[in-house]
Amino acid sequence: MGLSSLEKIIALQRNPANIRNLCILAHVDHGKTTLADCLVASNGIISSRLAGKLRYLDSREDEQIRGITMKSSAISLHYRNGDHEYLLNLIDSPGHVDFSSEVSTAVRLCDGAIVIVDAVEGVCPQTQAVLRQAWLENIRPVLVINKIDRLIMELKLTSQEAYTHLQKILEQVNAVTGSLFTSKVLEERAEKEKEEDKESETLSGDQVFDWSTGLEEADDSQLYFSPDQGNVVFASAIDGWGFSIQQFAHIYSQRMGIKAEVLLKTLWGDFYLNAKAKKIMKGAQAKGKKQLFVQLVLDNIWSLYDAVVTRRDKEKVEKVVTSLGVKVMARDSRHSDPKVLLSAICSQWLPVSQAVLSMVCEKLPSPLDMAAERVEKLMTVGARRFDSLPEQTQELKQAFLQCSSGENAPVIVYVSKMFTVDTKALPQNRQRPLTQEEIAKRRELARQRHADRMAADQATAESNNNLGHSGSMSQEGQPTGLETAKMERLTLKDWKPEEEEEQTKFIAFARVYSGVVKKGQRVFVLGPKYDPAQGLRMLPEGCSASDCVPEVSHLFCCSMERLYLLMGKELEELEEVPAGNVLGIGGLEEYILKSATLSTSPACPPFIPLNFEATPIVRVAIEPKHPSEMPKLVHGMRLLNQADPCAEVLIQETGEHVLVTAGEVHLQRCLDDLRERFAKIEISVSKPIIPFRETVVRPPKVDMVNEELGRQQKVAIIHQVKDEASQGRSSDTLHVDHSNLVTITTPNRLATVSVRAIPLPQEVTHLLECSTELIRTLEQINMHLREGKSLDVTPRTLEDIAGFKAQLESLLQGRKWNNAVERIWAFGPRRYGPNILLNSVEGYQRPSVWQCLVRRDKSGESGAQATAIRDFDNSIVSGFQLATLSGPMCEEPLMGVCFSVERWDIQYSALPQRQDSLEDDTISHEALANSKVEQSSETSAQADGTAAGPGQAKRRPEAAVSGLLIAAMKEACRHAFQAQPQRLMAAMYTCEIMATAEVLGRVYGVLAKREGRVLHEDMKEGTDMFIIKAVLPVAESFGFSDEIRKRTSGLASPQLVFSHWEVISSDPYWVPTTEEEYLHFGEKADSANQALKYMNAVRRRKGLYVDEKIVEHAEKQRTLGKNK
Ligand SMILES: Nc1nc2c(ncn2[C@@H]2O[C@H](COP(=O)(O)OP(=O)(O)OP(=O)(O)O)[C@@H](O)[C@H]2O)c(=O)[nH]1
Ligand SMILES: [Mg+2]
Repeated sequence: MGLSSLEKIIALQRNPANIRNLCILAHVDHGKTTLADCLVASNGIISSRLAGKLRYLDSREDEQIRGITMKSSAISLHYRNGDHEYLLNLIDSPGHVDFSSEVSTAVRLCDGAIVIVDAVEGVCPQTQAVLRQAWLENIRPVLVINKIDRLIMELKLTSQEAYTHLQKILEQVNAVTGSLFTSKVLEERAEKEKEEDKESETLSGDQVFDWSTGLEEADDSQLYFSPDQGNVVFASAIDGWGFSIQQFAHIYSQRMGIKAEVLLKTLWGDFYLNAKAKKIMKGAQAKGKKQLFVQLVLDNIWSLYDAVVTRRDKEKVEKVVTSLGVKVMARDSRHSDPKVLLSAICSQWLPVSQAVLSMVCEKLPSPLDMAAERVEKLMTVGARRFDSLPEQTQELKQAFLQCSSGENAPVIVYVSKMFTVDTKALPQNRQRPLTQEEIAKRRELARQRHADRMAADQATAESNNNLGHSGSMSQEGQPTGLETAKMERLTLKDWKPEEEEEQTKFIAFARVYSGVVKKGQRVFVLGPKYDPAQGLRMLPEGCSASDCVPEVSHLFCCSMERLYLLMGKELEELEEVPAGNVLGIGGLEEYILKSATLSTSPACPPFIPLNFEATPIVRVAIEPKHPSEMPKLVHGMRLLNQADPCAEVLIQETGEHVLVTAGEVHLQRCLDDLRERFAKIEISVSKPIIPFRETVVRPPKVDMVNEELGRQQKVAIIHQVKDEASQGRSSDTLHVDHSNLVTITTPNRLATVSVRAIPLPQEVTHLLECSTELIRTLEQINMHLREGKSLDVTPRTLEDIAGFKAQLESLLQGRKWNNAVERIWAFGPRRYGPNILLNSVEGYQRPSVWQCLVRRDKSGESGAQATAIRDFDNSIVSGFQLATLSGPMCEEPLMGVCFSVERWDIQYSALPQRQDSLEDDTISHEALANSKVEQSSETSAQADGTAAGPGQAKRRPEAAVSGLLIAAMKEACRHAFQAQPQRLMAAMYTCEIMATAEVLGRVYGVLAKREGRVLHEDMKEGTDMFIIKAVLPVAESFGFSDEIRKRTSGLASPQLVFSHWEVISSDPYWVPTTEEEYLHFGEKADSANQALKYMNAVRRRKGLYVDEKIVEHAEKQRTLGKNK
């Protein structure tokens, strides 16, 4: 990068009003990197001839080979728009779903986004996803409709048809933003109503119901993309042209003498030019006239393509060239590929960089325009409220809004990801071309040395004279000998970078929100769980990161050793970076794992975590080829974990090193990275580990050959399973009754629990799964309440919880679920999973999980209710958590199962510390609960037995009991589970495949082979493409994209996104029992039982017992059916 442009950028960094931080977002392959190339070329960083071919920001080798972007990377550009100079920090992001986490890291640092849509493909799934992401981060989008050349060359549309097509695309995009907006307005309205309700309760005036939804009043005109608003550009990045209608309005207002404002309003829309009256009229379509846009804009482009590419009409081209006033070089016009000539003309006539950059400067907000709403959202983590944050923290909001670079402004920086660069690529290690001055210095140095050797005294005098023209050195006035030594050291260092050092370095991808970041400055690193209130309490007033700081959890100090300007794969070193800029920070790898907030003020809260769209689901186990290289692998995996926003690295209980990635392409990239950059060893990778879930279903009504089971048979089947379940276990502690209630007594016979497993309705499971975050919050609140602390919860969260409860209530209807929601004891596994523990113990009233709602309604009363927690309540919950974490089928987590505890007795008399206090053998729950109400003092002593007990010795037996009870509860759950018909659940992907009619059949073939199910199939309007939406089990998905691509000669390429869990209908334990079934399936029933295959594969992988005979019926080959 030239020195002058670096200086220019540094100067521009100081003026936040003219900075634009923006990212490019789109579906995969819609042309983001190609467009970025055009913008980069406008700064002279790459040649404009190579723009679109080089894909400069795809700097990794595999990105170039595969032709897709895999990481987001930033580049700083300058642009002159009229009298103003702008600095644009541009981030190119990947479009492939597997890398959608990279999009999140880019979006967080920006204020605006260029959303690109392919003119042929239109709005695709990832387009919707990125629009949603932009919306969630409150950043403003502008639209580029790219690849318009495909409408001309591929689809061969006329200009009129193209206009209709473009209109449709615009409608589609606006429909997506519209739905985002509507849902927000409706939410806000609901909130407002709640507040009004509260007020009206006190006022109680006339009740007038307001029917309006609030949508009418809300102003959404800013929101939509419309060419006359100036936020849409039509482009063909590959041919280097693009325009907004402003440009054409400007051109034609001069040429036709119509006011530019009038043209601006009418160029897009149903208007036409009445040539006779010299007027612009409405209603072009009705009158069969050409719209202005078609006549004045598209027709020109169409005829240019026609002349240059289709007909290659030299004369006409020359005419056009002169009329447009562009210059074409002879070698371009002689080139055998007409596209070269075309882009030479177009890129001068309608340069795409000009159109896009001026739109960006005018329509996207600067860092100064950050909305207060966005700041509050960034600063409030979890269920807290902005106004519940400490006062000093709230004051920081002002710093965000001012985006001030003053000396006193607190420094606030957000790091959204850590990325690696080669140590060699760092500016401090890079060999620069020498500047004239440096060459002069070197020459001087050589001459000096020579002179030194000749004669020391004379040489000094001589060199002093010579130094006269390199001003800087003589001014310093240092003794030359010293200077020489210094220079020598410098040059030596330049030539020999230390080889011992690691070859990759981590750089933090960050943005400054306030203050000036200086090289070497010390700041606080605030972990995601840092609480500013606690920090402020513990740290001395006015303490800064350079002081010796007392230990506060989730708070560290570090210094920002190097600051970089990000220029694609190149970096330039900077001394300081003012607020509002995107930058790279070196030297933080020890303090930051993936993302973090940095600040000089301990009052700063950590920013809300990035929201990732994709769930990591593909997992593989990795081991080194040579076992001795294990430490290298461990080190490499640690680096990989840090360098990728979404990959997870875990060590399983079995000691396996597991890598979890978002999809196949992502997996491939992670493995390549591991091999070539991070571990640098050969590794062997297991087959993908496919996750399953275990569940129970209602007893079947029909048998395998689809015949109705009689009542008798149904019972028989269940009994069979039950018998198997209880076989081989001592039946004196385990008892299964005919209604599938499992009762277990602990080995010391002190406690008994009875548990029944019930399948949850599908909708409930789905709801639980969607609400994990909420359940986690609920659990947190309950924990605080249990400890007697209070947590400031937003009314919004409480409302969400109440809504969740109401939904559960409406879904759990019927006699079986009578009052079930109130009786929920816990969720599991990990306390927030999709399984429920139900308290059906007679007479045991424990505090409900919904107690935070009760508190709000009857503030303070709840404590007085007869709801006390019994001893060992926690053991039951723990047992349930363990049981749901790994099920009996193949030790995979459970899903959609409700465990109802129906009896739970503890023989308190046998517990050592109670021997003297109570006579009865067994305390039933009623007795216990009642006694607690009546004689509260006595029972409280019992309840907290250990604490009130006189000695340590008494604690031990209790611990033993609780351990046994956990084990018993776990076993009870497992047996109860096995007493029901069990099923496996498979993870499912959804995929949307775009394919032409010719290859449709093959796509269906591949889908069917892999047990995929087509949900629907649509024809894309205006094209001959079909869009197929299908679901596909994850287990069958490996190699799916490749196979589809191969079978369709690259015409269709699907993107797989994890969608849901689905029950596999076949029963893995099924064996034929009736005559018909024997006939149908044979004795062994070994025709494909998919569920059994999956289950056995998992069991084998985990080293569990697999019930399989290698040879069965070995006598001779038989033909079934015939040979009976
Ligand atoms: N016909 C045509 N092709 C284009 C245009 N722009 C880009 N392409 C082609 O589209 C393909 C994808 O372009 P990229 O720029 O890599 O797409 P991308 O959006 O960066 O893709 P990802 O980063 O992988 O999501 C390349 O083969 C480009 O040559 C265009 O305006 N017209
Ligand atoms: Mg790209």
